[in-house]
Amino acid sequence: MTVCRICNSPIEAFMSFGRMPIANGFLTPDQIPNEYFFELAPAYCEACGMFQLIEQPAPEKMFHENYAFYSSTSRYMQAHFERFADLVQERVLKDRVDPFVVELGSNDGIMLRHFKARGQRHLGVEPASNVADVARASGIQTISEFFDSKLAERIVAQHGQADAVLSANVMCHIANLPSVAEGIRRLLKPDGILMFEDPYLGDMVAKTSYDQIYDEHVFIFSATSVSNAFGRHGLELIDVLPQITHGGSMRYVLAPKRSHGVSENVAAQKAKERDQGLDRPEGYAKFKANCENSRTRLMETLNGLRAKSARVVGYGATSKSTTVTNYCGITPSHVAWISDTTPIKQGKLSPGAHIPVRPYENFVKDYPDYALLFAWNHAAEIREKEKAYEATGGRWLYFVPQVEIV
Ligand code: DWN
Repeated sequence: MTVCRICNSPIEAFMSFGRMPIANGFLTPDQIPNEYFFELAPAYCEACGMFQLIEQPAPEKMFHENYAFYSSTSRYMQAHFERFADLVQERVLKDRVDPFVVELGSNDGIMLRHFKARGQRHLGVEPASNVADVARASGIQTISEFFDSKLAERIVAQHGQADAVLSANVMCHIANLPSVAEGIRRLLKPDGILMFEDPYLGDMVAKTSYDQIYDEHVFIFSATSVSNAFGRHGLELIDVLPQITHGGSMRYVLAPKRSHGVSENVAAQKAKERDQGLDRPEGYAKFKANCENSRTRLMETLNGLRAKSARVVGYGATSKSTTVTNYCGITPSHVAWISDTTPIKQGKLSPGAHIPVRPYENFVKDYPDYALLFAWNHAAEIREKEKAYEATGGRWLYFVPQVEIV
């Protein structure tokens, strides 16, 4: 029997995306025989509302010295994290003496750099040592370890308790969330604030953006599930702030129980989630049917383009694209190669589907007829940048929120 990672109630997968490799496991041809696969199957817990993966590969298989994702590759995301840091300053740190900020999964320092620039005490916790090195090189205090309650105790012993604990696109990656929540409770001052954001379940279900489901995203959160999961560790959800990033995210604000007032946004968001059917099996049966329809329509479109010998490439070798290519059965005969600006991915093959990843310069040098927009969550930034591609007749193939050529 499988049990919920949060409350231990029995859970069952409501669908399977099949055999899936490590989403950021870009590889060379000689590594193909040893490529690792697991079954990507999501479930939701009727007792506490947590949407989760039944199976997640060991963290060391996903987050290591060759971790392929650097946060600062997007200009829009850089601006987003500057605004996030400003909000923390305004809402939490402004009137405090010598405040201390901790960020979990601080990546290359995209957010902490703003606290450093203000001369504030800060600490990043980033297990992927390659991205942590980038942060350290620019003077951002960073330790390369996995966060848990033991590390929380060590941080408190060395630096004292934190005024703010932050994270972005990290919390939903941590299978042992109870230990992390317990660690945060110990790390936070009695009047401290925890603020984190992650892809939002309501958006994922509404847009059929099933590509948010991959090995690293062991949870897809909602206001209901966050409130229940952290409530078990004395942390209360006091506000929710919807974000447009990553195709629809939610920023959750939590604090030690009864230390702060609770915004009416919290009850309103939970009511919306019930209205959307996120608390019952029918909601997920519909999501499953929508995923299957999306896959059928995408493959019909790609097969049609292949039949007329159109030149199709992928745009953005995202982690999300690993779910799409492997679930749908996309091969290099459909998508010849994928353009990506991240050097560590270039020259490698995409996980599972083995589609070559090439530098962005190749895209500009020889525009394809169609670009499958794997990085659809950055569409605004990309479309702005690729006006010349569109002007020469290049077309985009979208699959979120529906399959269409634009
Ligand atoms: O949670 C996570 C999110 C925040 O980031 C992680 N688990 C891993 C990662 O997920 P992702 O790989 O799906 O994220 P992105 O931001 O959608 O990836 C964009 C990819 O596209 C990067 O490899 C960079 C590339 N890119 C590009 O080639 N040209 C991006 C932009 C904006 C561009 O113009």
